[in-house]
Amino acid sequence: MLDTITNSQQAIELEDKYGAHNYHPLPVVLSRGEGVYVWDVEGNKYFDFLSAYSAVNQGHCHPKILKALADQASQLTLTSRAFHNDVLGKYEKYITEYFGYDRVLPMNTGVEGGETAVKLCRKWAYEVKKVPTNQAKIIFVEGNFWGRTLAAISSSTDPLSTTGFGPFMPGYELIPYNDLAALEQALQDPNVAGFMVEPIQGEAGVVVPDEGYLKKAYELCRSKNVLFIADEVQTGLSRTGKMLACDYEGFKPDILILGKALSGGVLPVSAVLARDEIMLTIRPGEHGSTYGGNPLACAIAMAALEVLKEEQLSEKAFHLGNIFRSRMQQLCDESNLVILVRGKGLLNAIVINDTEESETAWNICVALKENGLLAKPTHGNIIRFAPPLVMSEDQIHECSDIIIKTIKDFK
Ligand code: IF1
Repeated sequence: MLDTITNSQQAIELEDKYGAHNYHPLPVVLSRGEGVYVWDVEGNKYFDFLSAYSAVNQGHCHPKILKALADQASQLTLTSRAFHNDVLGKYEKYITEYFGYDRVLPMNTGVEGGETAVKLCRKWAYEVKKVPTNQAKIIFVEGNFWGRTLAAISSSTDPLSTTGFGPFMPGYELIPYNDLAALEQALQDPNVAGFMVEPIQGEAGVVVPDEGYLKKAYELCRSKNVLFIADEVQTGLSRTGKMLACDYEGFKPDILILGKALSGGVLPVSAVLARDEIMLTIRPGEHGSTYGGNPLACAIAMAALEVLKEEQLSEKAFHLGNIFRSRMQQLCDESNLVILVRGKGLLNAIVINDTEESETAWNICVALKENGLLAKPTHGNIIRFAPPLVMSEDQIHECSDIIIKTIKDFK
């Protein structure tokens, strides 16, 4: 057994020496979290403005979710789907009623949710829509991000995700985001089975489409018998100020993908929801996962979903988001370093007045860290701000003060 880590440098060196170099984290080593705060190994306290990419919407180590974890962990954690377990059915009833779908297919990571949605969509295309074998097409938008598997990066337009990993999966078509004419054009092809989209693009830099785009896209899909697949892995579960980002436009996606905050950051738990006509096209043996639907994950997910409603986190995110953006807008007006603020609820970003290749956003994040707030750049010139939703109004003001002071002092 190695000695306990007592300083950041030690931990960073271990990762550097023994880990794959597929990440470049900010130089902070965290060892504890509670609510909106995290602490590093030296005991410094920070506001977490990333929330593990929106997985920790309910706040770090939420007591109710931890209780569900502990209670279930002492009973039964994993059976595989070779046998039934006494939590899965309860969870399936709970989550389908919660979101108003007929059925759920439980998986683990977000990208597996995406893969499952793509497979379901293809199966539906062949069995229900009667697309000729192996001809089904799925439309994606430029700048999309849904994970790191080959199926996911096959739809990517980011060279960082794709270079050196070909060949890629066929059957995809890419169109510009927020472009209804391009969608209408692409939908002319009768072999199109689905349109998969993030309601707000996360990795692309919190890109919010025009009001009405999603609803109109949904209606266009419907008119062509094409499934609208919403990737709400990042935007879902109260993050944007509604339970789902699609709720802003009052429609229900044909296939809904959830992940991240579905466990409140405790375990990888993802889910795909759809109506019978779609979900029942996959039959026993055709898709699955060892851990998907395990009783521990199911118990945690029910608690995590309960917390969203009990603590009115959608309403909170909506309200605090308005305060935060108005504070950032003021910064925008006063500082020539920040040119734009955008987002919904507590999923926001500021755009820095510099090139995509610059290190300005990174350096600002290092300065923010020194001032007690952790955030992460996406691209060289965008900083994403996504705190846990369990903040108070005072705290969001305190955090806005830190960000404004850091950027005004930044050289
Ligand atoms: C990494 C960003 C966020 C996602 C959407 C599916 C997935 C994700 C909309 C897959 C994952 C992550 C993964 C993380 C970085 C990250 C990210 F920086 F790339 F842009 F969140 F904003 N759909 N997003 O955003 O979920 O399989 O990872 O559970 O390090 O790759 P996963």
